[in-house]
Amino acid sequence: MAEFFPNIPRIKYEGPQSDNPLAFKFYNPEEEIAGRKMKDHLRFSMAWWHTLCANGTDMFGVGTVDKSFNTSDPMDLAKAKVEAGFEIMDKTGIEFFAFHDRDIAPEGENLAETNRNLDVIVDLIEAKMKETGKKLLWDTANMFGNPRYMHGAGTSPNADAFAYAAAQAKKAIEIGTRLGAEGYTFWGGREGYDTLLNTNMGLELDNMARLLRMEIEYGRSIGFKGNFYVEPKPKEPTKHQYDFDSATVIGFLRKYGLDMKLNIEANHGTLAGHTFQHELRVARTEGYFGSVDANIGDMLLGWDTDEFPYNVYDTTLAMYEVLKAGGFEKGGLNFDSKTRRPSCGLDDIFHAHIMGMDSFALGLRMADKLIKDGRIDKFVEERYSSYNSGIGKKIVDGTATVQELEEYALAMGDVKTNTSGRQEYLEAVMNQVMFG
Ligand code: XUL
Ligand code: CO
Repeated sequence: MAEFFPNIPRIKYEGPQSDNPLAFKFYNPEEEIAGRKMKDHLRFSMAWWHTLCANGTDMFGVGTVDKSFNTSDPMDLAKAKVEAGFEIMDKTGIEFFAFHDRDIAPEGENLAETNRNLDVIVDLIEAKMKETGKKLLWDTANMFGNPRYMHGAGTSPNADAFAYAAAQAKKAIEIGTRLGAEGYTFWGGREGYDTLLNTNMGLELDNMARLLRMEIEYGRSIGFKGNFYVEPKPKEPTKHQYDFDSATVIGFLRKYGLDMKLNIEANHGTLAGHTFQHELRVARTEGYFGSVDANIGDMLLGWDTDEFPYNVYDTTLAMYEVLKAGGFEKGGLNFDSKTRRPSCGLDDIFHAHIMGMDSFALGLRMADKLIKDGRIDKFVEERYSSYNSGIGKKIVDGTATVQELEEYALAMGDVKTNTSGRQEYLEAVMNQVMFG
């Protein structure tokens, strides 16, 4: 069996003082934090598409990294990627992976041939999973790349495209079922519009829900045990995606009664004008927290740059939400992240994952410290303490009426009890906990 990265050893934890670039400084997989091993808190996943497929091609230029893995035949390349992918997971200690159907096998002349190509590669992946114990965090169908989906998939005005998408997702769910996937993700790549002048929004939304319902029912009927996720994103490639952000998707899932959770991507949150933490907070508050696509955008660029996460404030606040949600069950941290175009070495794949894993390990350590420190949680609790007794308790118990509140307000004169929100103090606490 070919080794594709002979210069890369198994990456080990060496601690914050290490100057070995191929070692973890903060991610110590077996170390217990908040009652769980770090690796079980973080459940890192390798994204097949960025790690094994993306070669640096952008709108202005061709690829900069050679990911041909010594072959030009499309099926041989697909097989080589299985070997390379499992080598990367083995060397980094990443225990999960995620893929689109089209990442793992090329399309054939027709759907039947495409599905046969998939079966050949899924056989290989299944054998590798048995041999190594690596697990599928989720799979998905790429229903946005091929021109047949130029108007959308579930939201296409063309029923033939809807039917093709349904068949494609069916096959991807069968693959997920066979591989024991912990999840299946729907990211609506072109489920949106570029102009309302040609769009029947009501029918498109109904149809999107119809597709999701059919696929979920089918998945459950064949024994799929994982979570079904929607991954919100506000735009790109379409001007407007229906799955705009967590709040919009939750409203949609409730309207149509769909039993799904969210797969929240950091960069999609910031594209929607929110913080990563906000998106997670909405999901956990509403009971839809599921999984995470870990990455970061660029403050100065208005698109989905999918950078490996380096910002420890972000990862800390994200892991704070994850811990408060009770941790991942079937979800995890999937690196939907890619190296920058000039990071043109294959070894950069490892530097990128080491950095991303260390950033989230730091986030976990810091979030645990923030919770143990307790000052922030205590402050929030006290801030709302007026609801624990008196008129506040009546409001939350649902026994107060507007007449009673009017009487209360008249007697009170004015609100004299407001206290400081202390944002700057709380930010100082966070800095002290992180760096003190
Ligand atoms: C695109 C994106 C996708 C989904 C899976 O922005 O995030 O790769 O994660 O389709
Ligand atoms: Co994503």
